[in-house]
Amino acid sequence: MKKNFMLQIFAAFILAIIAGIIFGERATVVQPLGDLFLRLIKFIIVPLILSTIVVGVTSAGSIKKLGNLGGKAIGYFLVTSFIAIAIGLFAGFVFQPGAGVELTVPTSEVEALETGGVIATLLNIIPTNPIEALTTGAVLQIIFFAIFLGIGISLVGEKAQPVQQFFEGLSEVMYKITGIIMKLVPLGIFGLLAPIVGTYGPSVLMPLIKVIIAMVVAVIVHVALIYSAAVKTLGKMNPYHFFKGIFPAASVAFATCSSSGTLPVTMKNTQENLGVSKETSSFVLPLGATINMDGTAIYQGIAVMFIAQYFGVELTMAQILIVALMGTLASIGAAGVPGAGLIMLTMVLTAVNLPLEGIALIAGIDRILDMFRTSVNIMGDASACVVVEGGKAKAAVKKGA
Ligand code: DAS
Repeated sequence: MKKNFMLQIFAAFILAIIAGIIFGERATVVQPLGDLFLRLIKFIIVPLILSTIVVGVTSAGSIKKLGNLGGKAIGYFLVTSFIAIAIGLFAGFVFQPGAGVELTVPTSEVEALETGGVIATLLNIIPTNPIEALTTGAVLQIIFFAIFLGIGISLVGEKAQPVQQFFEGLSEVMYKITGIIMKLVPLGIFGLLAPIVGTYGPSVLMPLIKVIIAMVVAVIVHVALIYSAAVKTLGKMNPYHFFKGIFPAASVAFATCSSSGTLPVTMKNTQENLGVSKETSSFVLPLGATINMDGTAIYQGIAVMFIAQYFGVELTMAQILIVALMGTLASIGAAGVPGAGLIMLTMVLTAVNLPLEGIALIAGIDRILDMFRTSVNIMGDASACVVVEGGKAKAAVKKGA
């Protein structure tokens, strides 16, 4: 990746922080730049996912190979998510963010999240109308549709050749458009971050600074330990190379707080900077952007400990285990959009009878916490690609793929 692109991104971060501090709320004047960038990367998501998964499936060669790829990825997702929530719970225990907090619970009502249960969630993956799934951007349903479209093309063979060529052409076009939009990453980061820095002054952040510190430390531990170990031992890749290669996507995720919105950049980075094949990245990344959220899992652990401490509730070991399980499910069920983790928190709190009013306490800094959650989420997805390819990615990079 070009050095000056990295420098441009760093400059965007620095300038956004300076502008936010100097101009405060007036920094929101650059918000349209951020919104423009966000809309540009969102408009390519659906055609990019659809075309790249169809091409990925048809070029996988066999359904068995695809199943093997999916099985490895989902296994990695579950293990890292469970480790993530354990790290979040431990950070909540060590930092005690909820002890001695001088905040009164806002009176805003918080309804428990009505999840239709695991069975309903799994059934909902099957689109009753694939066109509606495309128009509404239901990512998991689009993935399901694209996988079966690819399998159907492979099974039909010769007669479906024109359909396969259409999707191959569409995926190349979408990659090209993504490359053009990526040039706007520094501008988008500046337009998204400056208003946030200007809005979140010390008066909002200070009372809950221990929550933010616990989140940042837990994120650093998870990324530095788990992803480094995974890409090095299973992916045979130098962790420095991994983090450098995924940095632009992690920056976009930090600024946009949307894994799905960052997907086009994550795909470009994993293919061009990390040498991951299109077959793997086009299948694992859209799946990961919707069901693999280690940053969200960390957040669930910290948020539950914060709320229990604030209300003086001593969690039993059984309750901690329930939180670990529910937090992993919450990270699977959360959508790749801003604030999804906060919404899923109601499910976890309800499972251990903690007051939902606690959510209103940390909702005020959720955007800040979501930046860290989303960055970790996409780094976890990218690490899954490297791990699943088990060293092939490194070889591709060596060859200068
Ligand atoms: N913002 C979500 C994402 O896009 C994560 C979260 O809210 O927890 O991954």
